[in-house]
Amino acid sequence: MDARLEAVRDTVLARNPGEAEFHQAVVEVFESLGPVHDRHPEFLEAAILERLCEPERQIIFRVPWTDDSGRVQINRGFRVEFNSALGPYKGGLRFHPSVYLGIVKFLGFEQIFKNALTGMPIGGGKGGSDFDPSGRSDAEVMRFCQSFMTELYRHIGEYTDVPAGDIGVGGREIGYLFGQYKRITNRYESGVLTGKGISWGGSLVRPEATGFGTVIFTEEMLKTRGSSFDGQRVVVSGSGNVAINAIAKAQALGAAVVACSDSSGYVVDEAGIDVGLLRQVKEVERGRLKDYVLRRSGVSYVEAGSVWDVDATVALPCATQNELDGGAAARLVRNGLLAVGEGANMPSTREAVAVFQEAGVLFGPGKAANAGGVATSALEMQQNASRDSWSFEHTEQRLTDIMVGIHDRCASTADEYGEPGNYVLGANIGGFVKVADAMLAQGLI
Ligand code: NDP
Ligand code: 2IT
Repeated sequence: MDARLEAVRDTVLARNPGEAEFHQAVVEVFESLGPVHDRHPEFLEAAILERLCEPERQIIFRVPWTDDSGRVQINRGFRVEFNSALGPYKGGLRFHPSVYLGIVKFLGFEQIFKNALTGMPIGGGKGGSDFDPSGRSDAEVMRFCQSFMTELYRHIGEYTDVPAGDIGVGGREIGYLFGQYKRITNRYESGVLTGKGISWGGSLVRPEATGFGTVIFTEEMLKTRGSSFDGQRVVVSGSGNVAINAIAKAQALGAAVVACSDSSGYVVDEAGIDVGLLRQVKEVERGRLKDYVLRRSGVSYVEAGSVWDVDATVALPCATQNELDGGAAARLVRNGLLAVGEGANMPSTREAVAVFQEAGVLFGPGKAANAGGVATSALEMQQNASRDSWSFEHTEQRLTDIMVGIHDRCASTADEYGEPGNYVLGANIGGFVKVADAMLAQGLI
């Protein structure tokens, strides 16, 4: 890493002890930014990097609620409002027992660059809670969401901060959160949250957008090698919102998706995952992947194993951070991997990314490849602001144009900085320069 940036990195790491995921995200970005600072010494002089790594505001709050047996439960809520140079803070809420400040900050930090790459007027933020929704009734989830919003409402707003979903937060949770916001504020402020239901201010394509966008981005990478999804053997990790829609889109483009997973194990379905059945099990019944196997023949289930043991020509990690390590990457490469598109945020460890890049595998980092979700959230905000609703076809075309645009911006930035095909470099520099320019123009913020 560039020596000038090393000093800044060391300060940032020391200022934020015990936040391993945040450190990882910061170091990965810093490793790309040396050449930018050669061209733009004004960024160093104005301490843009130091400012970027310090969130504008961090909110941590108590979330008390009662479970179905009447017992009081306490969780911790977070919202990190990281950077508003390009627009209101924008980013999802994650409900998962692993959530702590270091996870929220890594996600918020990534979101700054991702949102800049979309070309939409959105800043970066992220939030969530260590609440575990698994096994909880709808009534418990509702009471939790109402309590969470009872604090969060004072910090958000359509021009301030616009949360959405992430792990453990989907249409059901956004509904409960929106209802409580409306009740407290007495405002039908549609643009305060995205991922809403279609009859109350949501956008068509938002549920599909992250998974679809990841596949569209990966298709663009494949095209640079004269290839496409058609005929590829694809493995997807996860079986939630992003994974299911990535599977659907990859298969629509002619690929066979032969495996997917949840945190308990993975399924191998050589005939290609039946997306209709998967949606029924996961989205309608809120069941486990194991239930998919019980209803389909010729399918195997591996308890507790790694889905990355299954050979693939295209890998789409769509579950969680650091789920694909260097050993898994090396095995995939040995067995003929061509491309990786990250649907999740930071699913590949730094070792895994190095293995992919050294082997010449096309590698689309999450902040570029999964930006379709937040981009379509920005389209939802646009529809809310104009009190309009667009057709599926129109919205999907906008998403496609945005993803192709992000791909091309990453590729041309990598070319410009002398590293053709390095999408990590392209995404980091492309996102950074946009935010840095805006911060410089806005004075000492
Ligand atoms: P969901 O909650 O819908 O699904 C998450 C999936 O990942 C589930 O299959 C879950 O399995 C699995 N998973 C979660 N945590 C772990 C873990 N620690 N170990 C193994 N598997 C795990 O979330 P999404 O699909 O929305 O999010 C998936 C990823 O995509 C996340 O990284 C998220 O940040 C990212 N993302 C999401 C966007 C969105 O619009 N929703 C936008 C951009 C990125 P189980 O059910 O067993 O926990
Ligand atoms: O990681 C992400 O980009 C998201 N979870 C989506 C954020 C959003 O505001 O739609």
